Amino acid sequence: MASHVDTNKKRGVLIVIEGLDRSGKSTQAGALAARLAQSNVPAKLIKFPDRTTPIGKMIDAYLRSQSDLDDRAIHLLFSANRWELATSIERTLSEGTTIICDRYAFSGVVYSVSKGLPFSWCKSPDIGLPAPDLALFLDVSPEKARERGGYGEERYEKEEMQKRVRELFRKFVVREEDAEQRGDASKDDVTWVQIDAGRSLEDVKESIWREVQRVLEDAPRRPLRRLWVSH
Ligand code: Z5A
Ligand code: MG
Repeated sequence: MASHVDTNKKRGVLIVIEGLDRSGKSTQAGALAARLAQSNVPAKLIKFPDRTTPIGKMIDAYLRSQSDLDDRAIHLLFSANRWELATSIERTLSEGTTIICDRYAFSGVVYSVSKGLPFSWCKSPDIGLPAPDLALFLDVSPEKARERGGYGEERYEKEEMQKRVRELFRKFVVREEDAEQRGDASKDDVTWVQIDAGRSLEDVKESIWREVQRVLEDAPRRPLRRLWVSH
């Protein structure tokens, strides 16, 4: 039986929320999901690491210092955890549902680079994943993070590490802006927006909503891109 394909159906949009520990990613991802529901935009919230899968359970044990792994091995597990969901992400988007993703491959790169692994090696296992239509970097100072109860007990939740990670996230944003201005064909093609996440919950929510409304308008007209694949 021939299946009917509705070519007019708009695809969903992939929105990634990145940032440091305590920057409010999960709070804002939840608030955005609620706002999209109120606006009748079908949306689904996902999070990496997804600690529920067998790979996710290994990651969870590592983060809670219950196991030790080589830096490269844990890096590849974080990536594999995303590849486990890649097909379902694509299917969900093609069915017209928007995805809000709490951390993604950029976290994978910055945390491993801040431990000393080479940048291009860190990107390579995530090449070809569904690329976000919008990547929001929630930027918060270590002082603000401390006001929010400080970092937790997990392996990377140390101020020195968080400072290095902050600089590396900023580099992703700046590199893409520079490449855009130069018309550099090798740019990542990821639209980054840096959000000052040290403000009130409401102000951060409003800034995010403005960016999301714009991408909901524009992105469904373009095909979904692949991450870090030259076009
Ligand atoms: N990691 C990696 O190495 N490689 C990878 O590929 C991936 C991740 C995907 C676990 O991540 C670790 O995995 C993480 C990176 C590494 N290590 N570190 N650090 P996770 O996502 O499971 O955990 P997390 O994101 O780091 O921590 P978090 O506590 O979930 O942070 P958050 O989601 O950004 O914050 P939140 O839970 O929304 O808010 C924290 C508190 O602040 C809470 O009490 C809120 O009520 C409060 N808050 C939030 N926003 C505000 C504002 N605007 N004002 C005042 N208070 C606020
Ligand atoms: Mg969180």
